[in-house]
Amino acid sequence: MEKKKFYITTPIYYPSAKLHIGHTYCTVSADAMARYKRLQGCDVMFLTGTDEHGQKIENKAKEAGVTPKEFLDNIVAGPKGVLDLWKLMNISNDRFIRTTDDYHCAAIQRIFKKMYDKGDIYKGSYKGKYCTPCESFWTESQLVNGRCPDCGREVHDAEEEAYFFRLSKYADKVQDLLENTDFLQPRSRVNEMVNNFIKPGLEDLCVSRTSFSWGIPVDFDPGHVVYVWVDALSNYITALGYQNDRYDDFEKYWPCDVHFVGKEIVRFHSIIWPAMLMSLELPLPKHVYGHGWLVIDGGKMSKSKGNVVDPYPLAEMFGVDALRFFLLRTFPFGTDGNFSNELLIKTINIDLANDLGNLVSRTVAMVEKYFDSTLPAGQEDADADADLIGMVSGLRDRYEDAMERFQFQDALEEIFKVIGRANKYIDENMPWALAKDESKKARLAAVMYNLLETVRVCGTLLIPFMPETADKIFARIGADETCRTWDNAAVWGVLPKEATVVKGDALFPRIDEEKALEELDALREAQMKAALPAVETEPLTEENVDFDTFCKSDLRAVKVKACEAVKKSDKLLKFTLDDGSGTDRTILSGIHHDYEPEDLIGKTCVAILNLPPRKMMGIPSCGMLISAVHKEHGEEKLHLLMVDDSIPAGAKLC
Ligand code: ME8
Repeated sequence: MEKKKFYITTPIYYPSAKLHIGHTYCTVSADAMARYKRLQGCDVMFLTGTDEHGQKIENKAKEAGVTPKEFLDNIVAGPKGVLDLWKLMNISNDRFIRTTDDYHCAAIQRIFKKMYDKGDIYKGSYKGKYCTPCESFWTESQLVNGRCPDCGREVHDAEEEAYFFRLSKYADKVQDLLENTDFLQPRSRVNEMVNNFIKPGLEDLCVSRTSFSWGIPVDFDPGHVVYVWVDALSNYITALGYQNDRYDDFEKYWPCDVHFVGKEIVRFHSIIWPAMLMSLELPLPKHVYGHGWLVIDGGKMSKSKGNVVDPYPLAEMFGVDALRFFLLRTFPFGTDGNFSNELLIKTINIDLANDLGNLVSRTVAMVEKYFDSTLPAGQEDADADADLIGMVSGLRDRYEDAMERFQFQDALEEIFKVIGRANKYIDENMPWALAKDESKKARLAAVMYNLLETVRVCGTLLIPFMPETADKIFARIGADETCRTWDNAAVWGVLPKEATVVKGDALFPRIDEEKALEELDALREAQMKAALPAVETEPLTEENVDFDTFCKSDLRAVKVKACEAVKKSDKLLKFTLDDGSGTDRTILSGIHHDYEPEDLIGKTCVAILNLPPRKMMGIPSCGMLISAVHKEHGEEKLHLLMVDDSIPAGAKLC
């Protein structure tokens, strides 16, 4: 019989932010799903990769002083890069796509042309708010306080020639797809998409850029590059060979069974992607699942907060399987989850060391001790065994029900209920007491057999989550390949009655929470220090100034009324200040390298006012604005001292 096909994808990682535990969560969940489907006997295609175009990458490479391709090659294939992390995390992807791969780029040009020829892509002009230093267009709603959301600078109206995709044409069809099918999951995401994006009116989407060059060129109109999301979303079909001959399994695997995506990119996958596929006249994916985020103290992980969680030390300290397990056991897949090291350690100690680890080690140790490792025939006791056997026999179906809904936490909960029941079964049947009575040896053998069978079934269903641990478990209980199949996970009594066990080390040694937390804190501090730029400050002055002399300095809060660059000077800014006296004061300050004049208007600063006036570039400067100064990588940086705006102009500082 032909195997059932299953095609699953992760979002392709955009290498402008450091790869962290959130990305790991997303990829591990898709891996668990792929392994589950393989366990069921499906022919699985599991795709992941990297999304490598766009202005941010171009800028990052420039900052690093390398070409974009060099920058990307290091992140993807360099030490502790994307490929290394997925290998470490035991990710079983069948294919890995980089959107800079030649076959993908050529396919994107054909896809773009196909939609253009159909009339779904047309040339127009893009109007928006433009930030010159960032070379980025923004819409009114993306601005933060009317300024560029990336750098905080002023933006201005601008217009450029661009191609547009007729997203509006597909609005009704997409709305119908979202509202009347189970395409988008969890269901709670449907309302958000329909109410926030479709109902207010879907505008056509700008799908080309001319302001930067790191993208796939529109081959019939040089100067334009394809919008990064059109390029990125299409990876799901180009990686199967759509519009290219590098691969030839598009017919076999498309449509996709499920795209796993983070909640912030659900919009691209549930509105733009189906509309693109409709335009290309291709079948639609069966499901898009929008999972939640891992957050820290309720907030997003961010470099500036210094709370980005690196998966490497966690995997090294606690083991890859423990980390994989924690991610899927602890958080419901559809909602946000609060990550903490404490929770990670507690989960490992309770579920893995205590419940699962103890069940396996006690059972194996007792079979070894009481039967010299090989069980004799046992004597069943229907009353005492029915509950455990019943629970284990129905486990696979309950697990399957949860897995089909992508509810990993529920699937694991079912397994751990059975593990808990088995530990209780040990206490109820007290093997140590049975062992003391020679006439009860056959009963003891049956109790042990029931425990080994329970471990076998749980081990089989844990394969998708902890593949290495499952192998270890099978080795301990003497389960060969035939005992670990999906079919046999629903059958009781598969292990040979004369099973032979092999003792080994604890599967999950108990973690000393306090010590582990200290180590993780120390590591985080070291990482943060290493990430800081090399900063130098001036040595402290040895010479004292007498108090009375110091008190003569008239330090005041001043408000910036106007500020402009001084002509022919690349450093000087001319400030018009309110110093509380009622007369404007002019001060010149050499801080133009660090500040744009328009950013300083309205700020409250600190100035020393009773210095003799000094002419600079022919303009008298009456006082001095106070700045803090340090060197970064040998370059001087100035920080204009600003104080609370509620402090009135002219307030004396003492
Ligand atoms: O979005 N918790 O790439 P990306 C959970 N290139 N998931 C998180 C997370 C967190 N804290 N932070 C990020 C992109 N993710 C695009 C995808 S697909 C055609 C293009 C998830 O590197 C995020 O939600 O910014 C997304 O699903 C994935 O990591 C990659 O994010």
